[in-house]
Amino acid sequence: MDTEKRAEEFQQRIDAGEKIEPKDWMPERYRKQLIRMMSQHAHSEVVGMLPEGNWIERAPSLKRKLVLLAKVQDEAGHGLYIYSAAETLGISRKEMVEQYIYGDAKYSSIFNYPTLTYADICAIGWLVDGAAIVNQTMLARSSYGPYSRSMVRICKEESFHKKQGYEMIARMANGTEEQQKMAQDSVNRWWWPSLMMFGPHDSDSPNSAELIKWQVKLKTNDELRQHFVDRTVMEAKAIGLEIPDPDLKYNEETGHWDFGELPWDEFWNVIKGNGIMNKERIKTRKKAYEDGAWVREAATECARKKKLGEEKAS
Ligand code: FAQ
Repeated sequence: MDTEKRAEEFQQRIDAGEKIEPKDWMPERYRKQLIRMMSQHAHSEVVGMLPEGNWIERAPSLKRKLVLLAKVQDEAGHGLYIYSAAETLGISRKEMVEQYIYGDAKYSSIFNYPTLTYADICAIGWLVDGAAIVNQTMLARSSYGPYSRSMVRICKEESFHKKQGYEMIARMANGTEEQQKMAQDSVNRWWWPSLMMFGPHDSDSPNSAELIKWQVKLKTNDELRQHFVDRTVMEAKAIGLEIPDPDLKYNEETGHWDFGELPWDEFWNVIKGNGIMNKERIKTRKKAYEDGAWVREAATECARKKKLGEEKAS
């Protein structure tokens, strides 16, 4: 069958809501787009451990330390599921990791901001995990089977993280005057970067149309961002925190919250590698990867010997 006919049938399967599985025929561009998006996603989960890990030793109580440790560990697991799902597309984890440590593969802009106070840990749980869930609930219905299935468990865990972050920020917002100030200050710093997680405006998003045609994305960047704003404004109001946007206003006609323009120069600057923490994050990941080389070598050798032993015994 020629490629054009195959592409037509592929599109028909997508339009019929069928899942695409690793051994199915797929256009080369579909494979490339998925590798790009899934590897970025996996890198983000792993880099995402750094800003939070920074607070494990300084969490204010044993309970909070336990909760944070579990959350950071969950993020490592998410990275592993997504790397494994991406490997079904014919790329190794080593290649993907090296593309971002030594190359220019991206990871989410949000993890290039510093965590200055413990309230930032609360705000990350509420806003960053909250934004991630909005995006990932959609991805759980995406057309590529392994990606969509990996999202089901990830969404459950992210949802737990978000509830726990909201509970913590609510406590701070209703705590002492100093705690209230810390909570508001962290919302002031994390609000706009959280909105940037959804990517550029649809009109500036070169990948969206193709990803939507293939139902990898089911909604556009702007649609998801609006959904996040609508639900988060109400949550902020419920605990007495201000959203730092003078243009935020409920629109009776559309039934949505209108909001101000994002600081797009900052967004493009961060994704080009010039954010506050970009260099530090890459340096830390590079060191961890290089320091861990002997562990990977030992594990590979161990697996090789085990296999040899099994072959001899059989
Ligand atoms: N940061 O054409 P589009 C988490 C790039 S997980 C950096 O609109 P697309 C869990 C984009 O790659 C968070 N780069 O791109 C957690 C493209 O560049 P390229 C991560 C960005 O793919 C919580 C260019 O701009 N989630 O938080 C960003 O259609 C707490 C043009 O953009 C995912 O990765 C950005 N924010 O849409 C962990 C979800 N936005 O590649 C720890 C999966 C755009 O052509 C603690 N990914 N760019 O060179 C997606 O849903 C999509 O890839 C988007 C971007 C929506 C991120």
